[in-house]
Amino acid sequence: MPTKTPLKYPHRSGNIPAVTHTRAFNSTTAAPPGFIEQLLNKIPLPRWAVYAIFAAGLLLLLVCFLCICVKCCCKGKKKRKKQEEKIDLKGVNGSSTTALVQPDADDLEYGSRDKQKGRILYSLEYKAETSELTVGVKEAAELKAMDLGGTSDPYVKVYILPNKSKTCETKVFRKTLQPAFNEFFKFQIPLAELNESTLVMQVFDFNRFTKHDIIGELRLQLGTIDWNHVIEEWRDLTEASKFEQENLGDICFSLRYVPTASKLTVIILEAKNLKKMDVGGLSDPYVKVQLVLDKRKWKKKKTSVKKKTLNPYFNESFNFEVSFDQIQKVQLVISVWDHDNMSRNDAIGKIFLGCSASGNQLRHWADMLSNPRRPVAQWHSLLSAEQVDNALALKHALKIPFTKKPF
Ligand SMILES: [Ca+2]
Ligand SMILES: [Ca+2]
Repeated sequence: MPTKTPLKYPHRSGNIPAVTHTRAFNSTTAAPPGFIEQLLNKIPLPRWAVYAIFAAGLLLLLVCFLCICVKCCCKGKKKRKKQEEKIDLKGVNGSSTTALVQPDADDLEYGSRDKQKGRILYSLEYKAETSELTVGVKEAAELKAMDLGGTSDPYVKVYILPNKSKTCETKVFRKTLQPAFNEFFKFQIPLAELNESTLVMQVFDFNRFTKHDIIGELRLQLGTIDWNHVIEEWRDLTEASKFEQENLGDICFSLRYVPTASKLTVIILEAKNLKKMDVGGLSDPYVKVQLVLDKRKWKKKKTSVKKKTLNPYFNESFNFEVSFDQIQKVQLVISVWDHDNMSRNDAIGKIFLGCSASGNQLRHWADMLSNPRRPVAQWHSLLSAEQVDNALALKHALKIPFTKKPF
């Protein structure tokens, strides 16, 4: 009977403990030691060198593995951070997506050094039979960059002075200094009025979360234009005039004065196109009706708050006792405010009427006085609160420096 072990360990054939030991060894790792041994023998390098190479390889693998681990962890963290940012931005404005929000990081002031505002291509056509003026806002070029990225988000506002009964706006063009608007606006204006009117085209830079910046404007005296032809030309924009920089909205109210009863009745009817004051793009307007006498606040009343609207309808009536003597000196201040639950209410716009007023406001006041007992209603464009407060120069409100609010 042939045996297997004597071939391998011939010198220990009779030694039983040694055999049992060998068997135990063989049954578990019998093949590998032989195989590895053979492999190692085949390598033409000293044994220590082989071990060193093996150790170095192992170390290299370990380092690679660690690197991959660290990279994966970092990516995870960044992703989580981005997601948190996204959530935060959504919290600020539910309606806007991050794609829309992110470009606005460069809506910050760019501060161009040169005074070049850019040019605008417009067209004008007047049809006397229908009293219709068509204003074409066609293109703009070389506009001043207002944002950090060296671009602007231009749009154009068009209105006619002195009445400013209607303000039109083009669409906003994102990130360009040469927008092609190609929009046309129609204004109803009789020929007699046309000659005393001024057409204003103002180019603005749109910003999502801050006040829109005016880039420049063009004012055309319509009385100097030859209406026999359609006009189309390029003109340079100029620096915008200090006031009328933004459209704050319009308000309609009626005035009635009964001298025999010393009664002044103000009916706040409605407002339209009010400036957006809240993050959601709306306002919560209410109207304050004040009387100022001898540069002091005298009497004050206010309407209810209309929630989330830019075109509120009030139809609320207020009576004041004002003698015939006082009506000559009194000033009626109408201001529209945005109500806020969490912070101070903001003034949207203001106007004042009285014998010391001017333009449209003076006309309304004079109409009321010359038509006693009859209500006279009229629309008015709101002006900035600063502008009106300055004109009124109230005694108690003499703030030392006049500084324009940031927005
Ligand atoms: Ca902008
Ligand atoms: Ca509000």
